[in-house]
Amino acid sequence: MSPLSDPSAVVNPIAFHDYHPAPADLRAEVLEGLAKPRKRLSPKLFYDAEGSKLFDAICELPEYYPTRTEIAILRESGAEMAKRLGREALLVELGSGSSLKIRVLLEALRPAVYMPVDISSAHLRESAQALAATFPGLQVHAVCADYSAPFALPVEDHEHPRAAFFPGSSIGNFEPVDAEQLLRRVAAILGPDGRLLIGVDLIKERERLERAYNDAAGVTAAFNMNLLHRINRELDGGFDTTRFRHEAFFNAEQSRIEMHLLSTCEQQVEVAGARFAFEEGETIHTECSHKYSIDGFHALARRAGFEPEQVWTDPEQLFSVHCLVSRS
Ligand code: AVJ
Repeated sequence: MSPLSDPSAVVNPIAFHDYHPAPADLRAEVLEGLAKPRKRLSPKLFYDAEGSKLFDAICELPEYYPTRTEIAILRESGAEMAKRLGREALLVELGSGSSLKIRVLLEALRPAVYMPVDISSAHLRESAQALAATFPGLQVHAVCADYSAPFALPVEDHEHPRAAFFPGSSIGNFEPVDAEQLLRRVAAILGPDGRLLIGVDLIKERERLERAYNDAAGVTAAFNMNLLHRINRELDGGFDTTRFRHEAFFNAEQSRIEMHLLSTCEQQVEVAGARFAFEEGETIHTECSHKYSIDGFHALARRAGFEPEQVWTDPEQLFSVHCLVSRS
């Protein structure tokens, strides 16, 4: 039978639900962040076209273990995870995956409905369409929304067990109290007995952690520095990028990798008509990537209204994937 005459091979059109998330106001965010006594910029600002490319390159680096380790865990234990999440599930993905991870999970889980939630409309539409084409028969509801703010699912659906997928240790970008609040909202979306499958990077030796954010090829440095290039491009900024350098270190007390852009001299920089002074050695804090122990993450999950059900790791215990059950 040719693909066209095989009804099971027909690609469903995707449904697109646009909640019109407020577009990031780069100018306002940058002016506000640089005016703080301790200058800081949100890691969300990394991901322009160039930054997204650099992030993809980071995921391929030998030193950056999280991506390949999480994929290996999904491959190894996908069948067990699928059992936990249930048959014919409605699967919500926080941040939409053009990546291998969601494909590995869809392969194992075969949900009835796939609902990617992403703030970037173009990226969401493209990746949702690509997945609909690879998984004929899968109902795809793409939701353009900011998942870090409250939102409701666009469909009244109570016939399928609900599950959510939040890979990549993206939860690590949030301060623990904000991470807790986000998980609480996910629990509310899932309702009682919903499952959350979430990837979390684990605490490990400082050397291993710091190497992952200070790669030999300098890709992470370029990713961090791209924020200054972006401000120069989009806000008519005057950053001399030869006078800043990438800095990343493990803050053990707060259990997080911190990324900064460090001013190598005393200088003044103009951005969008405003002037900012830097001391020599002063930094702009650009990212926190929190690392958890399994017990520490379980405690956070419980505070957010989940009960830990199962956890999978790799043989070196570098990374963890948790299945949590919502109580609310
Ligand atoms: C996408 C937030 C999970 O924290 O490891 C990688 C981003 N920053 N290298 C991480 C990142 C520098 C990444 N997350």
